[in-house]
Amino acid sequence: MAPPAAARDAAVAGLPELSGVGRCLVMGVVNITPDSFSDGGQWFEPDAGVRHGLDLLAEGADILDVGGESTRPGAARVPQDEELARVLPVIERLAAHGAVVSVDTTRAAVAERAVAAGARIVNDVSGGLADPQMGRVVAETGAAYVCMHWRGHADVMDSREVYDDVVADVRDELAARLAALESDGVRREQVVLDPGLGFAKSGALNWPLLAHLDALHALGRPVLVGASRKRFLGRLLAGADGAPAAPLERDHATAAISALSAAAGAWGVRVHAARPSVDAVRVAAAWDAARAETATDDTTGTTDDTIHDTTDAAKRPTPGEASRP
Ligand code: PMM
Repeated sequence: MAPPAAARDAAVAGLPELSGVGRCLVMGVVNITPDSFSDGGQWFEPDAGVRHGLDLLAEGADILDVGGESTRPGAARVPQDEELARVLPVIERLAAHGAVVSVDTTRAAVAERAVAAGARIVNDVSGGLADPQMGRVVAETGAAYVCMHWRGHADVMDSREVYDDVVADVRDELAARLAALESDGVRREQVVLDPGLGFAKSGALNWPLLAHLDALHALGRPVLVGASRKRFLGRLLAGADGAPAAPLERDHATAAISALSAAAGAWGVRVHAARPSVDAVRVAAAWDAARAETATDDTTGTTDDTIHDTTDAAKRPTPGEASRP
């Protein structure tokens, strides 16, 4: 098993400025959809989507993930032209601001156009299963690629959550996707893996995946965790009447997962509210650095200030601070 820091710091092709940051990255979500479960329709107009992306950058997000199709359970598919019309103008403008942009799509044609418009990462919740052309496009563009565990589109996924052992099954299915992508010409260095929390996994099935991120790290690629505002958190935080907490009430729990994921060596966390998770991953980085320093220095018993200082990774200025218009 790769140690967490090695898994977190493994370089991802096409993203040199995000390699060696020394902490877990924060990917902020920009949903250009009228019906997302978590932030339904707030940033549907292109101007509003761009403004929201810039706000996420100002809060310290490292990556902006722009999506035009809701993956809410039961959601109907959006026609390809509509998806393109939603995401391309927002990607172009955010990339022009210097943001590292990812496109959240399962369609190869959308991925290709999005990369041409400035996206540097293709975030495919289907891990290449929804569109047989995806591997070829990722290989040809050389973009970084998030390969998420998936068993079917939103209209059917809830009926496909049958596992012998959810951790082993997700690991094995991702390993198979990795092999298939490689046979399409994708380089391993392009790939980040994602357990696909909430996708064909309800409630309790998500916790073992979080508790065993090491099983995915064993596949040798960095891991992205997307827990933000998901249903399993609503259930965890249910009130005395059993009613799940509303999506906007799930941000503290999301930040807790960001801290724990960072401590477990996650490469990144995908979140709707950037600031709480940016703070959380900085805490985890400072904690990690102090542990590393005191581990090498524990014979001296020193209380030197350098040991009590926060780390460079934790102190780094937020990348978006200077990029507001
Ligand atoms: N979850 C959603 C959408 N895209 N991408 C990745 N890589 N991982 C996820 O867990 C993920 C994703 C669903 O959440 P949203 O509709 O609120 O964006």
